[in-house]
Amino acid sequence: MATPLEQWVEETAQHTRPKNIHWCDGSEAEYNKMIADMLASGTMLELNQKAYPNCYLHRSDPSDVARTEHLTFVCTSAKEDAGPNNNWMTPADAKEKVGKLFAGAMQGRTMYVVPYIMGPVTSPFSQLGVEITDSPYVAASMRIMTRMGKAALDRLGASGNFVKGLHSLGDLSPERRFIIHFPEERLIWSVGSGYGGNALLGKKCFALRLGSFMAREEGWLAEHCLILGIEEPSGRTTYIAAAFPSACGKTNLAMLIPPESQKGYKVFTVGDDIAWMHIGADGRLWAINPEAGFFGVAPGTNYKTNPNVMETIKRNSIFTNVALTPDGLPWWEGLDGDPPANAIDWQGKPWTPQSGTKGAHPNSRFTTPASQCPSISPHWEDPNGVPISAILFGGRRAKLVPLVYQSFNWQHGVFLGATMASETTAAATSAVGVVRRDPMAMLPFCGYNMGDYFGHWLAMGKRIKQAPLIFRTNWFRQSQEGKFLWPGFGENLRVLRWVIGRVHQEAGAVETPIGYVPRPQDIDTNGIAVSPTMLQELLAVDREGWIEASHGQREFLDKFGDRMPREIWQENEALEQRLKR
Ligand code: SAT
Ligand code: MN
Repeated sequence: MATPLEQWVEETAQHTRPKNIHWCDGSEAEYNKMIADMLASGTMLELNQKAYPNCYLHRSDPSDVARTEHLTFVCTSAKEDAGPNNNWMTPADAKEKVGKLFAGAMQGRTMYVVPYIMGPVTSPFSQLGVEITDSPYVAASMRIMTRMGKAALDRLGASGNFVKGLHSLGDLSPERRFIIHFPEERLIWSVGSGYGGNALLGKKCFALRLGSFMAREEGWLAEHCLILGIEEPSGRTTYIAAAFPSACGKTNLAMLIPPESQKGYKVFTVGDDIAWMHIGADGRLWAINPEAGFFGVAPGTNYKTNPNVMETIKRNSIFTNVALTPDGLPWWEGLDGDPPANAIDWQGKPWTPQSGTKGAHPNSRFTTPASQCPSISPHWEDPNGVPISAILFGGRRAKLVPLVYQSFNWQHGVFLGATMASETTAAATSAVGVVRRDPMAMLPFCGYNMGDYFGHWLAMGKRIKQAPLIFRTNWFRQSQEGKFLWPGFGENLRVLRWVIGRVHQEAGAVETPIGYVPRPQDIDTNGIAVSPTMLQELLAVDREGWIEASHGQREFLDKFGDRMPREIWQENEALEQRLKR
């Protein structure tokens, strides 16, 4: 008798007609063979093997360099269940429309069957997935980003309990590109794109969109959060989960190195993008990182902004859409040192600093094993995860939002997450730098109606004993003159120290209409160029601006009609009252 997996592979092969089928075992030999094949076909280029052993460069189609949110759908039976935050078709329409695109799509190509585990191999919170793909780049990347191959097949056995993901490059035309989720069937279909978030189906499609849907049914949380631990000089370690939109510095924060002035502190990385959080036996909230690698933004990454990741990506890594120097080194804007006098740009064209174009695509990425990260936490593969004491919601906001503030309680914290907004980045194909609402940094990733999602957060809060404290952060506030007020990067530890102080009831704050804001003396600015006036600006609560914001928030909440929990409306009203007082 064929297992459910074997049956599905067979059906899929009938429909997509691959030249041959390869079942991935996850071995090094298999990886090396895939790389060799891609080098031979030109899908991968070898980087300088002395400086970057086992590292390769991949160039994606120039029309296929970021997530395409307008082509991403959540196909629940009822439209309201997908909510205004998702594009929607009926599952039947989607199958009809997109099914056609898969017909014969793998002709002449190898079909890779990629079994994988999201989460540590033995964790009770981990989940199984299988991705069928005709892209060797995807199969190889999945080996870095997940626990892929034999371990997954062993855990799966003959069970049908896995998320199915079908992926084909198709013809890479944006006209025939769709990223479709069928949460009720635990099924993902992706065609026409080879880009990370669209094609590595374990990541955003499974771990967040389907994950959030499953989490609501099963009573846990799947969030767009990094996870880090901070060890203080006393030896006490506190774990924090932090949600920021794509390309807002999650990877850098997760790997923060305490600056000279913050001696005795240590930061441990558990994850840089996604957190699955369950209520543990002790009633606290415990988080695992479902991923095994980092898919980080290259531009701006250097030994100043993120030394740990610079060390991580030196071997066994795949670079996508970065520039290539004559010495075979990867290069991107913002890398240490001077730009190379000449290079090959991300599209494979000759480039010089005078070209007037970017050498690397602004959303160029590295795919690299988490285990290589110097700051990786000794608990990063702990089956139970790590206990979370604080949750941060952060955005990129030039104005209005203070450097950091704390919610009054869980419900108010959910409201702070729900009303978060951020300036857009190059991680999605749309205008960059526009302020858009991005609740909990989950707008592109919530696999169901966000009104219900906030309701789920509220319900979770009632079940967690010792709920994490919730904060908003904003490293990006600017002065009237348009200058960043806060140095960011390693110095963000000073803000995290206040957060930890609040967790352990050791740090002070002042109660304001928007929440508890640190007093100037509560943030250590010793040794950084943040003057008292700048700190004041960073922590200022602009009543007029917030009154305006609360009106904008009303408009946003209204979009969700009666799916928006009453409590969130009440919080907005309470905020307006406090501001007018
Ligand atoms: O969506 S990706 O996983 O490609 C990266 C991101 O936008 O967070
Ligand atoms: Mn992300």
